[in-house]
Amino acid sequence: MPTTQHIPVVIIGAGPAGLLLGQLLYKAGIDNIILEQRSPDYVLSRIRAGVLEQVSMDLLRQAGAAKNMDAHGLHHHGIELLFGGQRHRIDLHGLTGGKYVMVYGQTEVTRDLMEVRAAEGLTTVYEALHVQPRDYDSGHPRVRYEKDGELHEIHCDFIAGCDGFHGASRASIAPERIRHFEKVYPFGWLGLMSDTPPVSEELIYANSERGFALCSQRSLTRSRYYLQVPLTDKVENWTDEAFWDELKRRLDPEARERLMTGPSIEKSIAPLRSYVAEPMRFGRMFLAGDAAHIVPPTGAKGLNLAASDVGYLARAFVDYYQNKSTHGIDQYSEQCLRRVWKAERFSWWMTTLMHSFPEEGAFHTKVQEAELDYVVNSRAASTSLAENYVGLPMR
Ligand code: RFL
Ligand code: PHB
Repeated sequence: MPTTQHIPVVIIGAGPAGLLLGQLLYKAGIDNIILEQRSPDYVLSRIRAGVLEQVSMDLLRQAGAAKNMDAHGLHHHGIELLFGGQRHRIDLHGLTGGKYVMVYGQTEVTRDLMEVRAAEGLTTVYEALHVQPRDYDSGHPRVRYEKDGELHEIHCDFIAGCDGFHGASRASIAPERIRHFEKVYPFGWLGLMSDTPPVSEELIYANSERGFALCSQRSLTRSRYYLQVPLTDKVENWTDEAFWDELKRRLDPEARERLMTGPSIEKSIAPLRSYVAEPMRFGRMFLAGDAAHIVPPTGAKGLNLAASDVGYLARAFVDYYQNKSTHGIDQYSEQCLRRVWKAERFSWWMTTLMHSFPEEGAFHTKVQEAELDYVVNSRAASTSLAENYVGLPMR
């Protein structure tokens, strides 16, 4: 027989979505537990996002987890688009009435959230195996899991599925109740992290004849670079030297000259995908973050969408417990999906604009050149890019 207990909200997954939700609920006096299949070190070893929108910064502050972000995050007021061998600045700040983005790594966000959770004495069960959400269509949902060979069961009011694209929450839903919308791109991103100063103050998104490249950063002494690579490439076959050589070929002469190279501290290949699951609510279970949708990283939207989903979800639970209203939970899926699809559109558009698609032929390339020229020379087009890049407001 499993051990049992009752906790109002069970959160599956201790990525940024699950940890942020846990903290927002705690601040509102709603008890919760997080079940995570990996170890804390494993969770922290995943190098992912680097750019936070205003909405994400605000939610981290509301969660009481923004001290390090506010001390060490870098305010970025613009980005550069490189094409035809020349860089063009998009003035995010000027075009959006003073908005900006924060360069602060997902690893750091996750660590900050873990630390405040631990300091408050809240429970996260790491290495929880075979997590199974059950009976979420009834008024009495349960979640089962195994830890150290023992079976446990938690009875709850709500389940939050924050367990990423390969998690157990979405997988538990009967196929006829869920619709999937998906687009897979014919390339991946090879990422490299190094303790070298960034090549430029602002991020450079490069469209070159040899494929896309991105020059990003984590701090004034740590850089993050990406290259568009074929899906068939293996990370073991990319030496650091080959990476730096290829990156240089995709940059403009000034950046090539300034680029400081050094040994990689991480290198990995990620495939690019657009994906949405509809709806995002199944009775008393709610999907949030990558469990419900994936965007290609070109628009820097994935982590930010995860944050806004849990922002809506926390608000809905607060409404339920404090005001006895189900309005928020009834609106959750529709409200999230409106925002999700706008980020899906933007991420797909940025990906299409900046990458090489040789299989699409010369007409596609010419239209892409025209669009790049339009984006940087039309105030309306630059404003549209800037407005989406800094993030649409949460209604
Ligand atoms: P996560 O981070 O995948 O966390 C899910 C957690 O759930 C756990 N889990 C389970 N736990 C219990 N039982 C199970 N059965 C479980 N199955 C899984 C996992 O171990 C994990 O700890 O999802 P979450 O929290 O929704 O967060 C989403 C973000 O991680 C993701 O959207 C971003 O990283 C995407 N992304 C970017 N987003 C941005 O906003 N800005 C960026 O600049 C940006 N750059 C990127 C990115 C993603 C990238 N990759 C590798 C895909 C750059 C890259 C290269
Ligand atoms: C990153 O720093 O990892 C990063 C930044 C911007 C993106 C994607 C990834 O669009």
